[in-house]
Amino acid sequence: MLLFDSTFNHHKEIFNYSNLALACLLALGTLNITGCDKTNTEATATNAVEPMTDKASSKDNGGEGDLPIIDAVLTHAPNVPPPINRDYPAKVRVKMETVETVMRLADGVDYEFWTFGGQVPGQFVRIREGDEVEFHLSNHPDSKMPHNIDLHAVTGPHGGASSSFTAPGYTSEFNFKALNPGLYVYHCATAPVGMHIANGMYGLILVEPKEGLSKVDHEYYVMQGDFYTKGSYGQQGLQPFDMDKAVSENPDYVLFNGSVGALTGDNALKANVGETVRLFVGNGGPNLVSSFHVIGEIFDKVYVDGGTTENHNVQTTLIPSGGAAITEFKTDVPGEYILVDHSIFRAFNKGALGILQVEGKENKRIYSGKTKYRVYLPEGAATQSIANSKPAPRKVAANKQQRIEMGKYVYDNNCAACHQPTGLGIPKAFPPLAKSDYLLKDPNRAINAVIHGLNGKIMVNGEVYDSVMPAVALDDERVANVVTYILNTWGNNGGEVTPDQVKAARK
Ligand code: HEC
Ligand SMILES: [Cu+2]
Repeated sequence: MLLFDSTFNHHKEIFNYSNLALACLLALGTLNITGCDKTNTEATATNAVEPMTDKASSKDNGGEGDLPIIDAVLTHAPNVPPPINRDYPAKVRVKMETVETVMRLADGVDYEFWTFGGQVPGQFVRIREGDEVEFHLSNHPDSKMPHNIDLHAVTGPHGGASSSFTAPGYTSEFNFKALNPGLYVYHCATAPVGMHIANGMYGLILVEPKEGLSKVDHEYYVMQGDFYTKGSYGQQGLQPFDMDKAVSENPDYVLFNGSVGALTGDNALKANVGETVRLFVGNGGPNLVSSFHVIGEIFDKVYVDGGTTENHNVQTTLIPSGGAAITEFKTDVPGEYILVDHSIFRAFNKGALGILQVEGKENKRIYSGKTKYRVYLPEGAATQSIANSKPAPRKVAANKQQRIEMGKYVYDNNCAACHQPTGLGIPKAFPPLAKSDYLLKDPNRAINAVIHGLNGKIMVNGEVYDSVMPAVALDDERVANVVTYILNTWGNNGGEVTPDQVKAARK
């Protein structure tokens, strides 16, 4: 075949240009992509493309040459560029680079991401309604694929995709005027389009309305995407893209900001009680629609679909693939607020989970925490006979054996739903307590998990868990009992924990 002709003496070029030609062939069926017409493909194949000079720019393109020129500040998620303080339009120069790079998808799992700016999602762009954007798209010379960019903020054919089609080692420039305010997705639209998006090629561009947005204390950038790997969720090693799973829309990972844990542990979003938070939330897809929800918060305001319509007092907002929403709320009480896709298996089994950590003073009238906890035995209930056949739970254990018995009661009612009555947990979701090396190494870990909750990465019997266990509201006696119970059950090592130990651990 001509493309693999011996005129090439450089292997990488063969790889690049044959991929370019392939992408062009695939793209030609649907889009008339510049750089993919017959002449250009041939020119590329014979390696005769003129390198673009830096001044091949936008001087003579419409006569409005007197706008001040500003270089856009681009940020990586979860950061957002500062608000725009201008009250006049500008010519904003945006320089973005496409980079193909292997990065962490989950602990022990790597993936070859294709990115705008080296991370997933791509860099956040912030401009003002009426601005004229001079967009520079450079494709890193080490890339194997050509890339382009379709910005949903563009009015014009293909949203810029055809004008920005760029082979490895080239830069394209094009201009557009931001006619409509809103929060818009951008993405690569090079064939096979779904594969470029599935590999992470998407981000957000905010076109601030002329009058600006209201002032808030924190702005964050969160973007969901679905990922398709040959191995199932958590399978270790470098995982290749799985086209069949992508076509059947059956992702292994659904993620915020490109990796499991991108918004948990040390990476959690932060705010203080009484502050206002604005989340710019996008969904790159390629396939799934997000039911975006923050557990324990109500969105005071949502700019529906990233547009101008304001909705108020919203629990869950739908974000379509290739869409966005702006959500705003004020924090009232401290704690962990969990960002999820409320298609909830995605959150707890596929990674779509982030945390907003709110610090500050409690307000028990807004939220009390558990105030009472007692046995519920309605007249004639099926459990009554069982309860009656056993001694009623004593208030305080007199010895270790009683502690174990009473601990079982606490366990069945507070822990078994997640860790299972067998103590074996559920693979990849809830770690085992039976013969858990993590727990047996130090029983204080169990005390702390129960009274403070547990999140972030832990290793239990060789398996990594990076999830969230909420604190369980139990008094010292019950915590001592339940921990003693798990230490003495399922073949664990034994031992006893006393209420005094629990009391000490609370401090
Ligand atoms: C809502 C589900 C849930 C409930 C209820 C729950 N846990 Fe957990 N637990 C988890 C998760 C998830 C983890 C792992 C956290 C991580 O990876 O950061 C965990 C971790 C642990 C660990 C450390 C890991 C290990 O296997 O040794 C212990 C010990 C533990 N839980 C004990 C308990 C006890 C005791 C209770 C009841 C008082 C309880 N949990 C209730 C979900 C839960
Ligand atoms: Cu691409």
